Amino acid sequence: MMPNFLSSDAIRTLFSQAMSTLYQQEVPQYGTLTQLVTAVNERTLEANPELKNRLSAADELSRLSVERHGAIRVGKADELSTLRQMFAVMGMEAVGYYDLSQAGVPVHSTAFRPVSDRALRHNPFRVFTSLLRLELIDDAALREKAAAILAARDIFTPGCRALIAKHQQQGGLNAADAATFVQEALETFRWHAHTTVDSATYRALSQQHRLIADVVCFRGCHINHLTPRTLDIDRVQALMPSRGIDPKTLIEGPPQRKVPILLRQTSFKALEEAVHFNDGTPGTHTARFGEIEQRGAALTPKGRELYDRLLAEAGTGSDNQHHQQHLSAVFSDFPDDEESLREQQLAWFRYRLTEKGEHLPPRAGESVTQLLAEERLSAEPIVYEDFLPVSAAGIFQSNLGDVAQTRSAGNASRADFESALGCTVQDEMALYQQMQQRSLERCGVA
Ligand code: OOG
Ligand code: NI
Repeated sequence: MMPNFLSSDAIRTLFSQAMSTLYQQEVPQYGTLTQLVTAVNERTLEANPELKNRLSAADELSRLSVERHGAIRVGKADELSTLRQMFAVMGMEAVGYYDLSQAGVPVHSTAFRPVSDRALRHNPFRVFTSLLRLELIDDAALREKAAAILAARDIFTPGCRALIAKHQQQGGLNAADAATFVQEALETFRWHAHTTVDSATYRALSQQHRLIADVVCFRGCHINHLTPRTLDIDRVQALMPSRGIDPKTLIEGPPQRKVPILLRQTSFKALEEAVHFNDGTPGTHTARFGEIEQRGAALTPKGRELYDRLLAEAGTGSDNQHHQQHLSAVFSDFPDDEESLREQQLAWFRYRLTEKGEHLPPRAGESVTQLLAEERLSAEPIVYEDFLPVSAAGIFQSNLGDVAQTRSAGNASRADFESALGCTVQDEMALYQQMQQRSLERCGVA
């Protein structure tokens, strides 16, 4: 008998909705930002019927309103590997390795996200997940103290652990178990205003790096932001102050283009929140913020190389308007029409048969270029589902205050990360390539 399991897509949607509700209660500015994004998206679609048609044809319109990512930070291997198992219940797998130590942030990260076309269409909810690298604390006594504090905590409820195990044994969860699982999982990401440490310990860890205090001093790994997807990031950034939101200075990522690529992001600065240390003294902690993102085409390794080169060439700025103008000038070397992006193999594409193509299906020997020219095949860029390390470092910095805290000792340590995670991370480029390839096969073009 087939048990009546809820799909992992449905559980992911329940979870992302529950997270969004929780975070709106905890950080009301996130709710305000979400409303602003929704309003701007609606206006953008109204003003641009062509964009609306394109998104609708690509099956992207339905996912727009549910689309968001979150971010969390954990302190030890067991936490990361249990998260992997928790996210597996929701059909989310570890994709990509991000080394942020080069940018002065003592963590390395992955993104838990759905990987199949179908699951991404349903709900692409992703969680950028960072593991603290305690080995980058240079004070040995403090490093050991942090490790001991982390060793003593369990950020998962017994109920959550039990339902993860049940899912693994049965291969799924029924609706009632899934609902309980979502509630139990939520506990891990809730904010706790009471720290697990005294004020002196907090201060010592914070002086090493504010992120270290953020990861080590609390009972859970509070969600530190949730990010809705906007269709016009420049407009939302410009409107934020009118809603009482103080945005970070620069929009991270590529400039505005006719064909958006990768990911553009901006955030509001983290809030200073009241906390109570366990010695009874009051204090404040700054970690939680809000972010928005605009997603564009996933780039091939060749396209990504070009992006990285131009981004490095452009450098950073202290004024967004100038920075964006400068970026646009530098990025004039990056082709900005779909045809060139496809012909020069800079971006990944998803192919479909047009109505004409359904009637006159591809025959052996006919090339993609020919089929496109005859309008029997159409191609649309595949959306980038991942993150960008330079942008992520900028987002981290925006909630670490204005004092740059550099820590350049780190080297990428993917093997350590994967051993903590309990599996290897998937290669995002291979996933995009498979998507493109499968779409061609579905069209009967091998
Ligand atoms: C994660 C920062 C990175 C993004 O969207 O690039 C990030 C964090 O602050 O924990 O969320
Ligand atoms: Ni983010």
